[in-house]
Amino acid sequence: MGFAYTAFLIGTFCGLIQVFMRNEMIQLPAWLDYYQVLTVHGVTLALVYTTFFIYAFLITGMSKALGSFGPKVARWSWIGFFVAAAGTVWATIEILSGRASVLYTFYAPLKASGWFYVSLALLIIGTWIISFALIAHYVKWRKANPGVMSPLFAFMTISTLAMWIIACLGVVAAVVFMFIPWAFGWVDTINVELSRTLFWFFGHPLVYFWLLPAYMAWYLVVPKLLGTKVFSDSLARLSFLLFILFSIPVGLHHQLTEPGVADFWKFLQVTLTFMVVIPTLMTAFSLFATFEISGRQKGAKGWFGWVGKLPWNDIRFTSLFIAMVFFIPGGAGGIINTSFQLNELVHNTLWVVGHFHITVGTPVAMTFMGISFWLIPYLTGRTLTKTTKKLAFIQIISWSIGMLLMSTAQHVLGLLGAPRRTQHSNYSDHPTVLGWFDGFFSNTATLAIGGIILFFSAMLLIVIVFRLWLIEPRSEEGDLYAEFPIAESDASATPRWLENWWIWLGIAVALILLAYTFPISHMIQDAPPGSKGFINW
Ligand code: HAS
Repeated sequence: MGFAYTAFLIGTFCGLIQVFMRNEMIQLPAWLDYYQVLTVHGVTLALVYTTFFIYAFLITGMSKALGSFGPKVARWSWIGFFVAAAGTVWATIEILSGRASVLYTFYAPLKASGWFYVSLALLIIGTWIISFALIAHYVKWRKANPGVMSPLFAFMTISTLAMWIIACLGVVAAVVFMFIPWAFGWVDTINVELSRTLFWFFGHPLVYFWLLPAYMAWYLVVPKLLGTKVFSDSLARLSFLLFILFSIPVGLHHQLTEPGVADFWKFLQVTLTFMVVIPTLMTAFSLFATFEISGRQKGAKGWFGWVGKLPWNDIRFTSLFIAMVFFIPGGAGGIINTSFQLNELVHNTLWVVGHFHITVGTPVAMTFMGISFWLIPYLTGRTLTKTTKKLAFIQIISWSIGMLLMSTAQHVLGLLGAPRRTQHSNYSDHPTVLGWFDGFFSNTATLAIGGIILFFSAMLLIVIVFRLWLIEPRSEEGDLYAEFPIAESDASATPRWLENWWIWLGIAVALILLAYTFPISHMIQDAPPGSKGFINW
């Protein structure tokens, strides 16, 4: 958790520099360039903050759901942590020393130092070690409890880890067999298209690797805070299984403008992407049902009377609720992105940057913030005092306002044509470009105000984390803010085949083979000329 929030501190500071640069309010010193800052921003927030936070949450939850770890699981979890941490520190050094300004997607033919790719590999290996330790803990529990459905938290953890391990195969193949030999000069060229395809094999499930732990909190923590049970155990399990199936064979929707992939394969993967709508809407349905049931139990009347019965003054709930609301436009934007023709309009524009700030940057990040408000006290044995609770409300509200301003500006600017992945430019004051910034939202000032509010909110969060970790008073017996809230989930009617991993992993592998075998074999057999590396910073 400490590692995650250190990355958050560095990453959000780089975010502030980004908006100032887009606004032409600052000029960087000669030793620091825009792409370096953007790479640190993307890597620390999208990869490091999320990954370390997620493992902190999963590790704690698994020991709560299945019982304390044995010495082997504990030891391997620590080893995994140190390997991942070493990889992260090393990658950060490579980026800060100017040898890896390749952004978090590290697209070839941009070429970083070979050690950058090695350090990324260490980060992935570290996460695998922790994942296998957690899977071992689960297997042991199942052996000790034959024929019993595992607790929902454990089931969701294993689904998330299964998806993560399969997804990483793509990026591991790209890094080990393509980037490392190329970056160290053992081969002269790289097959750019294949490297990107392997990256997106990993890159899209990566976004669900961020999202699913947030879903775990929505499914399990929210009903507990509302004083009710999980709406449907089978629905929750099925929705996680559908994510394993439909999050991987869909990476080509990030490459719809990529030449050299036959339309049919893009069409197939876009169709599979749309299938993700099903578990998403199942989740929304289940949550609304939970809200309504708990409201009615508390005496709510009429269609929307339950809204007033929700525990709005409980920051653990309100933060998660706002996060969910942000996911409505965030997810809808995803549907636009993946619509073949509409993608032509938004691809590589600031729209996509707006999209990921209201998916990973708010629904996911804000859920993680909401979890921190009780998970840190749970781990440190401290409590969330009234003062810190007030600060937490200010933090969540300011994050929402800042994100609303910044991401709306990014969406609008993107629709008008402002590009992403490039340093800000007025293109010699071309009238079209100047026109982008005329609107209320499409205005660099709006972007900057949004960014500044976000930075203020991020610093407030650091203060809260610090207080919860070291300053707040010790919690007392029965303190609600220092417990790990997991709702009861009735698995008595849940079909046993939902926990037969061979079925689900088998279908997942079949779908992956269907979606990827032909495009990848074409990219290898009819490989375009490889590219040498470019270091243009
Ligand atoms: Fe995305 C680009 C498509 C969801 C993150 N996405 C990105 C990038 C990131 C990202 C980081 O098809 C940039 C990558 C880069 O650097 O190039 N995205 C989708 C689709 C979904 C989606 C179809 N994205 C996410 C999530 C992310 C995330 C979640 C992070 C956590 N995305 C794309 C595409 C691109 C893309 C293209 C490439 C664009 C390009 O050209 O470069 C789906 O998962 C969306 C499902 C959503 C819905 C819609 C409605 C949602 C409803 C609300 C559900 C509410 C719930 C909560 C569950 C079906 C109705 C309850 C709510 C209450 C209020 C109680």
